[in-house]
Amino acid sequence: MALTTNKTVLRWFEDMVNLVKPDRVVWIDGSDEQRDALRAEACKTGEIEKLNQELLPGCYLHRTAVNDVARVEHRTFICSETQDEAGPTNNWMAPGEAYKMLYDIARDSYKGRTMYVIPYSMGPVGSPFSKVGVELTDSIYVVLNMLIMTRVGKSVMDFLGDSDDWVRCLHCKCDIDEEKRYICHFPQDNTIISVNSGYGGNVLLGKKCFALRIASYQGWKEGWQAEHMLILGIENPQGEIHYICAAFPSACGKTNLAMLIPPEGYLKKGYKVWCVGDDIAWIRKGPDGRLYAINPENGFFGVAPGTNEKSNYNALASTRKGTIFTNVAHNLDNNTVWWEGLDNNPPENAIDWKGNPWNGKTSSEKGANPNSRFTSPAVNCPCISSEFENPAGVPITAFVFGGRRAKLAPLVYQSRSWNHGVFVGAVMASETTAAAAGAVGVVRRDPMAMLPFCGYNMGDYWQHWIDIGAGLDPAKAPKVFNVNWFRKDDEGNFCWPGFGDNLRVLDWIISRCEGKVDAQETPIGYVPFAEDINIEGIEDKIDIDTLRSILDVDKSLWKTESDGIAEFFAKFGDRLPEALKQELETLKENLE
Ligand code: GTP
Ligand code: SPV
Ligand code: MN
Repeated sequence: MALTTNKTVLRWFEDMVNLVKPDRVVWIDGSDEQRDALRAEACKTGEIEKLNQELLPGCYLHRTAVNDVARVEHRTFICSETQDEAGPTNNWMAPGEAYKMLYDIARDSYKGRTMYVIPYSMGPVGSPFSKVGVELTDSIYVVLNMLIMTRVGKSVMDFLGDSDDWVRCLHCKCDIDEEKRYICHFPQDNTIISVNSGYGGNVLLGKKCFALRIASYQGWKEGWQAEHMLILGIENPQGEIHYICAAFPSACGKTNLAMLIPPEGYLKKGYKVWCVGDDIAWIRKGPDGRLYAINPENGFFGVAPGTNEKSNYNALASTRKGTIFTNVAHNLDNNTVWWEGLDNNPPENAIDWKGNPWNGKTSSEKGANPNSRFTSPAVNCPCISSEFENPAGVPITAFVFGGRRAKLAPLVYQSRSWNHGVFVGAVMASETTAAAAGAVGVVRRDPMAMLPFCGYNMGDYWQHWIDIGAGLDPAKAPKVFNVNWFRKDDEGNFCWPGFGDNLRVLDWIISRCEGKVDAQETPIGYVPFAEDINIEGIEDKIDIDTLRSILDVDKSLWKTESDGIAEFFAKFGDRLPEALKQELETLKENLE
């Protein structure tokens, strides 16, 4: 039964039913009973497998098609009226042409299948930050994931009422044909259509498609921001909590930073870290003039490989119940899961992510796909913030940008001003990862970690950042930093220990925000004095000279970098904000 009387929802729903022609329609109400029935049905068809319920209660395993394991950026489109509105960093298709192509692919594709109608909220239901979406899908896997990642059910439709402010999301698995796979966004119509995929970021349409691509456009029009950022709170021994939002590209450490365990010395002093979000932040100015952030999601869709007891205890703990594992190895001895970097004891009697028999002790193949993932309820996280459900969000002390750069970018530096901070975000670059299909390890520009996620012209997006700053009292505006956990030595080893030890850098960042620590002025901004980064207790992992070396600003490398920035900026023509042009000039002068 339809969960709403909203005419705009019902009209669109009927149009889509007539297009895709399902045998059956099921509205998802968010109840445990319905979820359990869907789990049972998906187990029967083999779409998911029930794992050991004693060790992993409520946990299931799913394998996607081998050609469908990551986001497909080359098949992702922003279908705005004009190409200029999508800008030089997005693929663009004219809306009319895109609708025709997509409807041709989607037509009759639900024949013999069930349509699931998922009314969901991004953000706590009823929060002034929150927005509603309705996803139609022919995949129970998508339904079960959406039940973890978003707030689903009738309360969402009640919150929406008669409003037309909701995002239309159509997902059709079709035949998982790579050649006909398209992820298309129509920002001007609040519409997303995804066909021929079954992989997370391509089909959980509340996540990257809505909460970033469509929402970034909405934020531009409505005066707020949707960012690819984790949100964490750092509680000091006095009980004060500072919230930091950090933007790193896909598979560059957001989930890890968001729920890090403080190093021994910090724990002893009474420091605590609270996770508000691990991937997306929606940001608005609050009544007191500060910026506030909510996490629009309700779960974590985290990278499995590398997650272990030591690297990310809290993420691993989050996966111990109610979790869906995708494309990891299946340990047949005890019906659990395994992935590279979980422990040093790979199972011998297992099935790999492709569905083939696999012996982890002897095989040279990987057991889990490098972009294998877990979908876990946020409430499972041992350090979930008490503010997680706060409809007003949390006040932001600092923005942190960062990426994977083996060379060049220092461990941390601070911008000189808001506009310089926007420049620092705009010129971010990072090595590509397995989160998207294509080559791994290639350095590319990824402004604010939003390259694949900005739903409009990146030049306008930068101007929006500048305008947001202009509307803030500088005393209340978050300070802006850049970090790089991934500097490598000449042998290719990471110089910085990373993970929990990253708190040492966040500690410096907060001290800077409080005006408690000095810094050295360099051509790129303020860099710490090595003595001011606390490396007590990790002298065996990094000495002060190595630390100094990764705080270094190499002028000749930065000159080459500034040429690359100029080349990148040139793509935006007159959409490039004047303020960023000036910042580039300043950088060049500083390097002379
Ligand atoms: P998405 O979910 O794709 O947006 O990724 P993410 O940004 O949340 O990345 P995540 O925290 O899942 O980390 C991705 C990979 O980076 C994992 O293999 C981690 O082990 C590794 N990683 C995370 N933090 C660090 C760090 O501080 N140092 C090093 N060397 N590796 C790290
Ligand atoms: C990312 O790639 O940044 C992710 C995973 O967080 S996905 O949902 O696939 O986009
Ligand atoms: Mn992400």
